Amino acid sequence: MRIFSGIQPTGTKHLGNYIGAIQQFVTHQDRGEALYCIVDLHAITVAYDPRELRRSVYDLTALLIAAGLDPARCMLFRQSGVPQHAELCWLLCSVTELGRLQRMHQFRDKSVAQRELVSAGLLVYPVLQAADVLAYRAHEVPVGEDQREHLELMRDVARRFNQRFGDGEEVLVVPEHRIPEIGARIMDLQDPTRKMSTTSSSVEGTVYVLDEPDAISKKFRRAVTDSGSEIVRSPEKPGVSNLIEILAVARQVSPEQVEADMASARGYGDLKVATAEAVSEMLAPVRERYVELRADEQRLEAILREGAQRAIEIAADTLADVRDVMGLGPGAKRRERSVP
Ligand code: AQP
Repeated sequence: MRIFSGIQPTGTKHLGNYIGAIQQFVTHQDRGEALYCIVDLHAITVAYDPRELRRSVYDLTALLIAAGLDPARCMLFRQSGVPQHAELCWLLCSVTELGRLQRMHQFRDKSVAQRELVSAGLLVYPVLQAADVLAYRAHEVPVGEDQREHLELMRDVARRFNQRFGDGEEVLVVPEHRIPEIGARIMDLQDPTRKMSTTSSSVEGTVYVLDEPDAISKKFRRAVTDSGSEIVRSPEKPGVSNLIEILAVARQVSPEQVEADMASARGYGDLKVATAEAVSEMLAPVRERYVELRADEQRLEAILREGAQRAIEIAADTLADVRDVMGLGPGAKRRERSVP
């Protein structure tokens, strides 16, 4: 079993990233061969500062290790450190439908938000994402709910590639997504009808993994809740439902258990206080370890480099097969195979 996921080095990671993705990365590193990639090539599809990007890669590397990723038990690397991602992206463009890319929600939302330039990279982003996963013939991809559409495209690209070039063989593995049952879509505390997001949420509505307990407490205290006073999940209560899910994850219990525990609460205020305390407790050790890890950039670089070297070995093998079946290069691998 091979597991792959990518995460962007943009901004400071928030509670949605932590619960929807990072916690799953940590759990899955012992379920198989796990590869986690800091996707700096994705980050350049919108306006960015090159110096800031380099720093953000180290910030995120330290954060992921602080959260529990162990470079001895997984491969942690920079996307731009493995040239096969960009090469496979180009090759997969030949089996990707343009209209589908233009209809992707993320492209539509993000292209509207760009002030200066809507780059072609933003349109091709999901193909690069497909290449990230397919280069390793990964079986599973742990992600949050917002990535469902991209995962579907990736699966279709793999299928179409196999049909077009596979000659009956599964050259590329069609991966499955792994979306957590609870916390797959953490909502903005100020507008619980929208997901907590790096680019479109307000600071007040977003809890950052590195927030101090005081800031966490303030943000939950001011969280927008709903009419009524009953602490139960329901579509009419997006704010309360969000807090229940967050508290369930932070306490490592079910949402039903949280509802039962909160049955005698005096109101939403108690739920907010309990959630803030549990989240602070969950994030405090990550914040402490982060400070220590972030100070040693050389060690972080060595971890990323070693991860990339190991990743290249796997990706190079896939690319050799892909080039071969696509008729690119002298076709050495195929000749080897056909020799009796
Ligand atoms: N609100 C969320 N709830 C649960 N999971 C979430 N993810 C993102 N938001 C939520 C998951 O986090 C992983 C990393 O996403 P990314 O690499 O796209 O990082 P990001 O750009 O920082 O994430 P955002 O906040 O999703 O950014 P924008 O503002 O660009 O939309 C993914 O697995 C994602 O599902």
